[in-house]
Amino acid sequence: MRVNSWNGWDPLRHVLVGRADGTMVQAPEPAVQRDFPADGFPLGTYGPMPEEMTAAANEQLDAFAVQLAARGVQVSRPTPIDFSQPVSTPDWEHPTGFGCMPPRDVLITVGNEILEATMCYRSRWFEYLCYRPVLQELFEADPDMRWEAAPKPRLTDASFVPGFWNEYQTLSKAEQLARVAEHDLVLTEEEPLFDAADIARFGVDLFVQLSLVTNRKGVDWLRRHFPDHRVHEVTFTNTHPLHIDATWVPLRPGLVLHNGERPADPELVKYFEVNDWQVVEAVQPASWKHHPRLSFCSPWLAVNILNLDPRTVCVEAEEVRLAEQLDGLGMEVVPVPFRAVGPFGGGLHCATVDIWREGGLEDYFP
Ligand code: ABU
Repeated sequence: MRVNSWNGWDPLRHVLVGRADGTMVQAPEPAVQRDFPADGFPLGTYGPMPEEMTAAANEQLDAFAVQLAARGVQVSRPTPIDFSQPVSTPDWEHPTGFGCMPPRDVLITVGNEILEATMCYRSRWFEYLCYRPVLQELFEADPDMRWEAAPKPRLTDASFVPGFWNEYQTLSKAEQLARVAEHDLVLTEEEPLFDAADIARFGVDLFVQLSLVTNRKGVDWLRRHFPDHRVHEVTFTNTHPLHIDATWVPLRPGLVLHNGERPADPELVKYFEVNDWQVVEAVQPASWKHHPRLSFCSPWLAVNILNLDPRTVCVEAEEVRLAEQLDGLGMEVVPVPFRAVGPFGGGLHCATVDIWREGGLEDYFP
């Protein structure tokens, strides 16, 4: 076993796949407010995800793990903790945890380093514990592994804009987009905050999205932490920016898939194009009723895909149009049934963390 991964496309040798066990609909907290009235969880209520949904998600996660193993990819799994327990620090107490799907939000591998992100949901404060058994195992197996954790945030009220959600939902789409463009969202700049899934890895270049869970200080922390990389702060035209991996998706050197519903900053597109990258707009997802129950993800989970190597990509089985598009771009598509996992917070990319991909650090934007 070893830890090594510099980008999202080199041949995959070892991956972590999340679990849905014990996932909770979170109690409202400053960073996020779940509101699922049709499913018995109107704003203010919380509790375990329905058992049949958890079982269906686990069945697909387990089957995906088997499918990866059959292709020669080693698979590790997290160890869930009891997410129904209250979460507390000396500063605050929150009634629930969340889950350990999607792991991509918490962990990022850059070279031989695995970094635990700060996160900004109080309900996710202890989620890193689910991954510690795997990280300890890797630390013992690979003498070159760097095991890092970004500073645990305080997440006091000072880290959040008071009354943000009440105000934000009254704004028009244009007003919301203006707030996104200014990065005037729920997080303050009290302390560095970021989710690992807001980082897209392209060798020397790391693109970090400012979002509802990543602030400027978080990007600054990453820039100082990775001095040998070019760390780019990026934004997209999206009223609810949350994780870059359903928006700007690397496929292989020279080819990036873009969710055109969330237009990219022209400077970002230019950076890619002057370096001879092709930016391809993804086709529409298969269904706008993607996850009818308890889902906080958009149908654009369609493009939340996992490369097995630069020519082979796992795509959710119902996303037939996307599969055709990728086939036309010279990719072999591996269909993976994964619809039931969506309500737990992600698609095939979110549900995984690269531990080992072959290949080394390269500069794709010289
Ligand atoms: N964490 C994945 C977010 C997916 C979406 O953009 O809906």
